[in-house]
Amino acid sequence: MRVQVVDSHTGGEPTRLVISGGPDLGGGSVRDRLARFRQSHDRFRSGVVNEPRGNDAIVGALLCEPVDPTCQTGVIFFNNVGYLGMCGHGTIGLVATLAHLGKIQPGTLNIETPVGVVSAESHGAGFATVRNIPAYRHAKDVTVTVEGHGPVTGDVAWGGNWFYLTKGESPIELSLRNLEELTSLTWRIRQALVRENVTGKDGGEIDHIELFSKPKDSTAHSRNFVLCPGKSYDRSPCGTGTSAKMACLYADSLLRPGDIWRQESITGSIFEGHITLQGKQIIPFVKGSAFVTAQSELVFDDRDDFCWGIPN
Ligand code: PYC
Repeated sequence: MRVQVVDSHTGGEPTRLVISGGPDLGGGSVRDRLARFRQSHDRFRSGVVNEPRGNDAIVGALLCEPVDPTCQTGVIFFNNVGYLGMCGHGTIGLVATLAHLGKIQPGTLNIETPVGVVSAESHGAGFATVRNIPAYRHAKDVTVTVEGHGPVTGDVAWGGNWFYLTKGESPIELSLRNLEELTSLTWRIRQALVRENVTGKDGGEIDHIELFSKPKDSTAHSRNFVLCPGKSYDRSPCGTGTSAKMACLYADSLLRPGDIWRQESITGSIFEGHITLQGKQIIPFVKGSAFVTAQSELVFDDRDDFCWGIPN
């Protein structure tokens, strides 16, 4: 089996877009097709993003035909352990890749995702602004007891995935030399949320944890460390995480519609965000840039014991 992919990175965070050779997921909405992907083709997910072809940081993206008539394409995002509702850095990577392939011109693209329709405005030169699905804060000031650390307080918010956004300054400096400690602390926060039954709406699992500190870049408002579901960290400031952050800031009257929020990542890359209101709904916009890094063909040979990846 041969699968055509284009790799890109958005603020350091990689995306591998499958442009042909993916599984036939049948008809129905992108949400229905995600259910079929998960149920019947999960080994394809693992084979594309896990070692030996990939690594823990890569987010995969499978292009699909949209059913929503307002959309030009559909996409399902996945990672080393499962599937994402939405992915901001991945959407910016998708736009840069489609532009690289000559499939889109600067302008706006509507995209069907499993959690709703998003749009992306391509500005050229790899820059794009994503208009995300509505974000909101689900719970404020939730305190959990973290093993080996003590109490931690944060907000639970939705930005296309579920986030726990810790309050105040990170107890560990947000620096690349502290990755092991940052990963350990955020992983233990995630375990504490599970132990204490803290979830998103309808029991949604909180699988992204954010720590914050003052930024290093004087033009940014905040720096973050984002733990992703499969224990890797987001090299970018995280588009869905920045959406969740802006929803919390708005709820605390710290961000008004139209105000610019510049979120710096642990690697120093920056997303520029703002929100608008649609009735009572908070609509997040996140701008960043992506670069294509490779265009290749993945080969899957069933005789290979590691054909479908080394599972996490
Ligand atoms: O940019 O939304 C994002 C994202 C989610 C997980 C990794 N990146």
